[in-house]
Amino acid sequence: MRSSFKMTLLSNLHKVSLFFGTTLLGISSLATQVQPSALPENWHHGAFMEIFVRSWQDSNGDGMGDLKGLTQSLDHLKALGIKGIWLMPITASADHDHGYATVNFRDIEPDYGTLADFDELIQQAHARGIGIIMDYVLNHSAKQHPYFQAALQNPQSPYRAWFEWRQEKPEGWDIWGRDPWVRTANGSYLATFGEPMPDFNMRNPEVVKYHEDSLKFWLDRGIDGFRLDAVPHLIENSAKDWNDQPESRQLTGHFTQLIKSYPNRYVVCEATAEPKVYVREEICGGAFAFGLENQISKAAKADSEAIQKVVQYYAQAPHTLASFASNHDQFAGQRMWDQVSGNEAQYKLAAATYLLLPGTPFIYYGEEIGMAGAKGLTDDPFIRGPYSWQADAQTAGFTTDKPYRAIAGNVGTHNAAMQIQTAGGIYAFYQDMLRWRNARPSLARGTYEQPRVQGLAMSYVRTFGQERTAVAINFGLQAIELDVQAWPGKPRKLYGTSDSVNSPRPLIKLPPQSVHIFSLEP
Ligand SMILES: [Ca+2]
Ligand SMILES: [Ca+2]
Repeated sequence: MRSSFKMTLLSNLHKVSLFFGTTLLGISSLATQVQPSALPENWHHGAFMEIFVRSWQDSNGDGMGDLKGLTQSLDHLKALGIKGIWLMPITASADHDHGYATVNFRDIEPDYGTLADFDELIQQAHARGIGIIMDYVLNHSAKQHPYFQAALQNPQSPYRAWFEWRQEKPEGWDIWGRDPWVRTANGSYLATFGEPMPDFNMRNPEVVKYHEDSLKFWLDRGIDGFRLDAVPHLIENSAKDWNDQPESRQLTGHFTQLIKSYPNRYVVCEATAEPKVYVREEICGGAFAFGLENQISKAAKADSEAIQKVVQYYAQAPHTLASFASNHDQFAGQRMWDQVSGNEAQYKLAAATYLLLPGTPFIYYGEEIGMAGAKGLTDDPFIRGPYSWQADAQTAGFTTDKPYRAIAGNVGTHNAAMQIQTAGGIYAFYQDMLRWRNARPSLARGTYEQPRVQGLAMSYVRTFGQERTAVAINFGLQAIELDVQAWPGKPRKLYGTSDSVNSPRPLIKLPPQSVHIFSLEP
């Protein structure tokens, strides 16, 4: 648990000075550089939205989303109840799409705007009580990065040691069915995520220092934290030992410590295979709950095994994990709309399932309006389409001209303008769930007690201080009389359409496919 703001800062500074005491990193002047946080201490327990800037809102008519467009839409996010934004990479990149092939770690992608636009975004978000974290890619750069180009063209370049070069191409490697070594006229380099993205040599202290300085560059500008990409891949030891090596965990912890030497900052890691390890305070402090996401829509479709897995998940997992129903990567699933084939009742059950559980929820942009995949596309582009602001079949209200990518197939019915006006719609449901999460600390960061399944309904109790909240979700098509005898208090309904029956014993009637929140009172 965090102590007071000031104590946290002091103890982190202490740890940092101990940690770096014998290195050349020279951040002893940190105390004078540290920017205070503009946000309340527990801001990162609120819901985040993951935003792909290229697909969010275009402000200048070039058909691509940008930072100014995002800044102009902050009131939309605030009205929904969002407390944090995860920006997919906004640093200058070579791929002109997702942004994970970085060419400049300390500048904004030109398609997205300028550093001045970034500063304005941070200021405007903070003015609305919203924190901003950004993707940071430690493991690799783009092939077009000037340091890699120097190393590629001249084996004598000092930057040769910044990447993983071998004169003789290593043999016998297989990463996800592919040989990660790329042969060139001047030797071979390692590229875990494909030929366009060469791995850095993360054993080189100069590379570590370079990333530290880049992270500090953004922290000094007021960023509230980072989503650290692909951290189990920082260091490879051999053809056999390339995934999640002890050195990668240690190095990730090193960067987390630097980030958290700034007050009230948040780190969430992408570690698909071992989230419960990477979530540890000494590694990341936050990590995406991979393994939960693929059970959420199954539970919503009343799969009893999935309901059991969902209700038990946080009984055995740290509450600092970050839950989500889908994200920008196809391997984590389709957009929720496509997962439930447009069934709005199931859609809402899926949303409630992860928005009321412990963990920090991350809503994928468009999920809150029921946005479908991009019409006619496949693979990752299908789930990364322009946001549906309005019913306009050409522009989706995303741009004044032609969107850079196909818009959602259901723009005519599920767009922000119409959803906001629709009583009982998906947007209103997300807004309700976040309203309760924001109003009740027990839902945002309380304990997790009495996880239970009765038929196709799940229920649990969450406590924070004197406040107790019970949640009951009936996924089934039949009403259920939920036995609530063991609940520690008398249920008072906050949300839902249940009926209480008190004889012969306390029961709550849950209609089919329904979500309920109760205050438990003495
Ligand atoms: Ca633009
Ligand atoms: Ca690596």
